[in-house]
Order: sequence, then C-alpha cells, then structure tokens
Amino acid sequence: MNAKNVVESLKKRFPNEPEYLQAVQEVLESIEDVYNQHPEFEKANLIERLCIPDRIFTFRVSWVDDKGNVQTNMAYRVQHNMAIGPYKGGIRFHSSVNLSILKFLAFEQTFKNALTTLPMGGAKGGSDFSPRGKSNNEVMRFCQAYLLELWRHIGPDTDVPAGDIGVGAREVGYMFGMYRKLAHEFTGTFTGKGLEFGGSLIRPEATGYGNVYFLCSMLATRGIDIKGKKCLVSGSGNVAQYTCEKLIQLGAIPLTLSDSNGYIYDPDGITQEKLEYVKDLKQVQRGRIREYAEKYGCKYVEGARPWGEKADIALPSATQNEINGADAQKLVDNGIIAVAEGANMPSTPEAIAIFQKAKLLYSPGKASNAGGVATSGLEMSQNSERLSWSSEEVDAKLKGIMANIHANCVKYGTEPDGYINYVKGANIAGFMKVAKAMMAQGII
Ligand code: NDP
Ligand code: 2IT
Repeated sequence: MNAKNVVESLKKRFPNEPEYLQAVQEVLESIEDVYNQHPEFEKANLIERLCIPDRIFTFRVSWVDDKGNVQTNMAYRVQHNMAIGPYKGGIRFHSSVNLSILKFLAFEQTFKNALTTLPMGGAKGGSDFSPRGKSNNEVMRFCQAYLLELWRHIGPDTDVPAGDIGVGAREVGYMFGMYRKLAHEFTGTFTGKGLEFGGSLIRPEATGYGNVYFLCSMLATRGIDIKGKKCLVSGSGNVAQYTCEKLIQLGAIPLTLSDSNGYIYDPDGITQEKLEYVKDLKQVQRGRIREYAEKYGCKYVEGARPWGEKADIALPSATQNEINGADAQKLVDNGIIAVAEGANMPSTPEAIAIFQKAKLLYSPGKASNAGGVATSGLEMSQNSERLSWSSEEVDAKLKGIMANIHANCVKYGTEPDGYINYVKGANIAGFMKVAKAMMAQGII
C-alpha cells in the first residue's frame, strides 16, 4: 500500500470531502510501514474496506417551529465499521454538519473505539440543525422527527448513538424517549442517558476527565507534575467544562474558555465556583461565554481563539481544525509543553507537524478523548446487566482504560530517539485490532 496513492484515489472518488480525506491521510501515513509488513492485508484490499464506510443513511427531517412554519434539515448516520462490535458513536447537531465531517468523525471513531479495548465499532450521525436559539419545544420536536427515521437503523446490538457537539443530556433524553416509543422496548440504545433511565455515573465527565488523565500520563514520561500548570482550554461545552473541572481538582490553572464567538481570559484562573457558573450558563441558561467576562470582569476577545495567550498546556476542546499552523507556532513560541486534544481533529496537519518537530508532548483526540466513548461502553455494559455501578467504580475503570491507551501509544509510537509519537502509536494500535478482526471475518 502506498498511502499517497490511496489518498489520491479517494480524492478522486470523494472530491468534496476535505475533512474525511484529512483524517484518512493522517492514519494511512502512520500505518503504511506496519501495513506493508502484512502482504495478506493488501491481498484482501483491507485498506479500501477500512476507509470507506459500511453504509450511510441520508435523509430529510421535517419539523414545525414555534411559529408554525415547517422546517427541513438534512440528517445522516454513517455506519463506518462493525468488525469489533456494534456501531458506536455520537450525534452532532450543528449548522456546519455535512457528510464530509460525519465521515471523518465515523472513521476516527472506529480507531478510537478499538483503542478503548471495549467491543465497539465506529459510527457518527447528525444534522445541520442548530439547537442554538431554538426553544426547548423546538429541540424536542426536531429530536423526535430525527428519530422517526433513525430508529429503524439503530439498536442495542446494532448501533448505539450518543452525544457530540450540540447534543447533550437534553437531546439524548428526547431521542431516547422517541426511540423506546417507536421500538416498543427499553434497551440501552443510546448512551449519555439521564441517571434515572439507564445513564452511567461519570459519563458526562468522562471525556474531559479522561483527557486530563491522559495528559498526566504524558507529563509523567518527562517527570512533570500537572500542579500549578497554566492551561488554555477552548470550547465551553461538555468536554471543556469537565476538562477544567479535573484540571482544577489536580491543582492546575485553566485560564481560558471559548465559543464560536470568542474567548475569555481569566488571569486569576477559573475556579470551581466560576466553573459552576459556566455549567449553568451553558447547560441551563444556554448563554454565551462573553457573559463570563462581564460577570467576573476579565478579558473577552471577540472573534478569536485563545492560542496566542501564554501558558504551559493547551487542551483544544471545541471543534475540528481549530488550531492551524500559525496558532501552533504561537503556542510553541510561547513555550507550551503539552497539547492534549479533547476535540476530534482540532489540529490541522500543519499544526501537528509543528508540535512534533518541537518534540512537544502531543496527543491526538482519538487517544486522549477516548474516555467519553469508553465510558459509553461501560454504560452499555451496565444496561446489559441491568445494574448501575458507583462513580468510584466507573472512574477507576476510566483511569485504567486511559492508562492502557497511553501504554499502547508508547508501545507502538516510541521513535528511535525516544520521542513518543502519539499519533503513530494510536493509529497503529487502533488499526491493528480492527485489521485483525476484519481479516478473521473474511471479505464482507
Ligand atoms: P458541546 O456542544 O457541548 O460544546 C462545543 C463547544 O465548542 C461550544 O463551546 C461551541 O461553541 C464550541 N464550538 C462548536 N463548534 C465550533 C466552531 N465551529 N467554532 C468555534 N467553536 C465551536 O460539544 P462537546 O463539548 O461535546 O464537543 C466538543 C468537541 O469534543 C467536539 O470536537 C467533539 O467531537 C469532541 N468530543 C466529544 C465527546 C463527548 O463525549 N461529548 C467525546 C469525544 C470527543 P458554540 O456554543 O458557540 O457553538
Ligand atoms: O467523539 C466521540 O467519541 C463522542 N462524541 C462520544 C461517542 C460516544 O458514543 O460516547
């Protein structure tokens, strides 16, 4: 397999899907050598079967807004790979959602889920519907309308959706409610559910907590303590909030948060008390991060991202391609020591090259944000046995899983000079598991 040629041929077949091609290129470049040590892979055309999703559902969703107008949105579910378990992955509601973005996310999810060691295949879904500015009733009607089509394609042993951008506890609740009504069964077909109806303790916290656990493992390879470290966090949603919470618990100092309008910089650090305000602002009031600056009298920068601020660690937790080459250079010039990705593919290829050239501790999202889906896997286990585990038990399992992913990255990603290439490590470890499962199951 020649990674460049495969990407070129995919470019011809899917010319309008830049995010998908970007994600594929990163993985293929890092697994090329290992893949070519297995001629049986090439004979089975494993690479095309692994890059192209098993199937994609595309459909129109119609719903009625509060003024009585009939609205339409495009909606999708990409079922990428089922070789190691039922399809599993979140649902994104955001105006930018298109097939390229969902295909990149489903592709990444396949390797991420393999890394968790739990039996989950890869999928992603979503719609160009934006919950922002919509009433609660409009969100509910949209979720129900989306499920009217989606429900027949999912199930506890088929495909188990969860949250992602624009989809949190509220949206999962509405979607699960509609699912169980249509399917006439109560099963663990969604994760991220409310605690009263089968949700798992620690699932809301898991992505952010897991990312910080992973960061601590990276720092430990250089004997660095997280205590007192100044951190730049982007986003202000689920992942950003619980990233801040774990940073605060471990004595680190989060300085920034952002949303699509701008970022806040709090030189005194975001404390637990201020974070509780952010949780309420975002989860209940559904306000903008600018309001934090107004309340606490700190800096707010409109239309910018926080990467120009000076700190020790960056934890991008908003969206894809939010750190470009120029941002990465600023971070390196300002003396950053580690970048731990909470979001999926937040760094462009140019940014990754700059981080790796500077020999930073740099972890790709598929390794360091895997705690979210891993805890979804634990929610599935609890639902199957109709039991709920304590938060201590779930958190201990999450810690163990993150430590295991880190160890696998070290195993497959350590370069001759001792530098740990976490991108390479995560891609090879995830790929090998899925590849072996596909080979064993024949050409299907
Ligand atoms: P939320 O919807 O809870 O929060 C998203 C945050 O990112 C918001 O602050 C949002 O601001 C901001 N944001 C979204 N899109 C953009 C954009 N185009 N430009 C700038 N800011 C943007 O989502 P999550 O916290 O769940 O997800 C954040 C990232 O983490 C995503 O990349 C997601 O794929 C990834 N992830 C999530 C997991 C989970 O369990 N939830 C698990 C693993 C990864 P605004 O309000 O202005 O839109
Ligand atoms: O990107 C991700 O891993 C998620 N949005 C979580 C997926 C899940 O099924 O919990």
